[in-house]
Amino acid sequence: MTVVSLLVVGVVAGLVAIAISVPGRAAGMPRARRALAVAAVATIAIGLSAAAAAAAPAAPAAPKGDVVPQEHTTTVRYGPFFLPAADGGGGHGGQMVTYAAPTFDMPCQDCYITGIQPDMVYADGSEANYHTGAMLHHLVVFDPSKNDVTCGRQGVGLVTGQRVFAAGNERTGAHMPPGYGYRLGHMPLGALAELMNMSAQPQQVSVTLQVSWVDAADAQLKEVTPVWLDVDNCGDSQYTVPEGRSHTTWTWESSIAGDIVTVGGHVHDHGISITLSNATRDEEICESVAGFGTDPRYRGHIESMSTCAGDPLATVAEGDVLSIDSYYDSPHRDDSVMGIMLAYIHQR
Ligand SMILES: [Cu+2]
Repeated sequence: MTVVSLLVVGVVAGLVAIAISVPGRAAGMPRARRALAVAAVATIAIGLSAAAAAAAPAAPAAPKGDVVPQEHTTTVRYGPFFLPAADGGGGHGGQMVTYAAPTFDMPCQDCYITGIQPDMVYADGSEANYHTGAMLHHLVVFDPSKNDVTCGRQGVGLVTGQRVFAAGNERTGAHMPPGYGYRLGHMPLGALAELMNMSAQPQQVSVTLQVSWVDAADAQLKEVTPVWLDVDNCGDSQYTVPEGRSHTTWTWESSIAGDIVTVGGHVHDHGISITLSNATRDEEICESVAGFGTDPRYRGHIESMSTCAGDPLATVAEGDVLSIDSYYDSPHRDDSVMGIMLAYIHQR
């Protein structure tokens, strides 16, 4: 299974759908099929019924300054998505399904996103996870109206534009320190989800994003730019680790300067950790550590990645070399692991 093929299929459907879509509404899109590397067949979702839940007021956010902007929480629900019964041919013995939502109901418009928490649930709101034979393999949220910082419009950047947020089954959220937010205007975001059914029964699940946000009319927050750092950047994000302990480094010469405020990582099963450093300054910025074995819903698979936040965590200058170091200890060679860190940087 490759994310790039997922993205390529997604953009084809997405461009068509965007062309015919009404802003703010899920659009119908053509059906397409493709062979997956894992020998499953992916079906692009048609007519996503992305129904956003109503905004609910939450606790105030910013402790800085005199004005405390009100923070709202909106849960955006993508789906429901139909997952065909597992045929045993896919990875994890499951059936992978890829859904593209080129436009979906926005959590807010003309606002700042201050936090995102992903999940996957059934119609009754209960969690869909390994314990129910379902896996949120990947979710990528992107803003096609902006250029990706590390890929521009190359590779996956051609498809996605700016990669804003991503999650694996471990469902790690992104949360900005008080006073910072990702600026959303009126342009729709896109999303791609790879979902897997390991059950012999078909299932229906929805992906949810619990989004906290501040209205731009209420406050001006410090804007963050998502910076995607990836061992296989601009590709399909997959690389190979050998059997046993391994360490893979990837570097990027920063094209921007500013304050790094939030960082999180993504690795797969048998991943140990992934670390962001400023190699130019020989400074470690964030170690994101994989968690296993405490939550029975995950059945021993990766269940968390630690994250880092600070005001700021670190600063970066243009031309500094940022480095990510991905550590695995795999019982076998694995051709489809990932090592990704997403850093949110307030540019200046
Ligand atoms: Cu992954």
